[in-house]
Amino acid sequence: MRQDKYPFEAHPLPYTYDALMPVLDEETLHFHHDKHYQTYVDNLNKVLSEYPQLQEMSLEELLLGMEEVPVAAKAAVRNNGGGVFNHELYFASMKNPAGQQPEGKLAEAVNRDFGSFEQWKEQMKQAAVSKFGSGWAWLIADPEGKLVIVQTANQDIPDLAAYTPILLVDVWEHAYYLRYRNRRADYVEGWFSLINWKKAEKRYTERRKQVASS
Ligand code: MN3
Repeated sequence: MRQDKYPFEAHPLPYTYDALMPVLDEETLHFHHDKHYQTYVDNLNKVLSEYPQLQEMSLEELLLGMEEVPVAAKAAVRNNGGGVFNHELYFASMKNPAGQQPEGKLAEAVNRDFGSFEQWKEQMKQAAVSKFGSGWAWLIADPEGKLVIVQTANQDIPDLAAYTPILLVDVWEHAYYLRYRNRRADYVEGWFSLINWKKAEKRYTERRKQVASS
């Protein structure tokens, strides 16, 4: 997780803009990364510029410490901080070619908690396709390592104090509309083929180790 502080800088994409073809095209990634994500970074910096007491906090500290954020800044920090957090995880959790299935401890957990990889995929797709309006579908792990699928609205995040984000898919129209128009299900189907399972497992097992040692 990033430890940098205000002023935050946008992370470059961890691949070239054409790397996720044919699922995600260059134009979509340019708009999504260079415009949408960059705007969340800029707007987060803008609100933090007025609150020196918040400028020493990392992004995660800000999102976990919302009670320290003054009322007038709460909505802006929540929306833009969430936008930064969600997009960084989203871009970082894709790879092409990925094309593999979960391995190791995460594969065991998927089978245990959903019955099979195919059943997990079906439920994840359902969560992503049925999210009303703009938001995200997530695979998260509770403190015991149990996997759960949840939806969040807008740029909201799950409770990071309790849950570890493993994967997420952006179902705002800007994530897919240029290439898929209104066919969100086709975009989500393509997204499955881009999941970087190796990184997902790393997120899962690192959290398990932290819990075991605390
Ligand atoms: Mn987005």
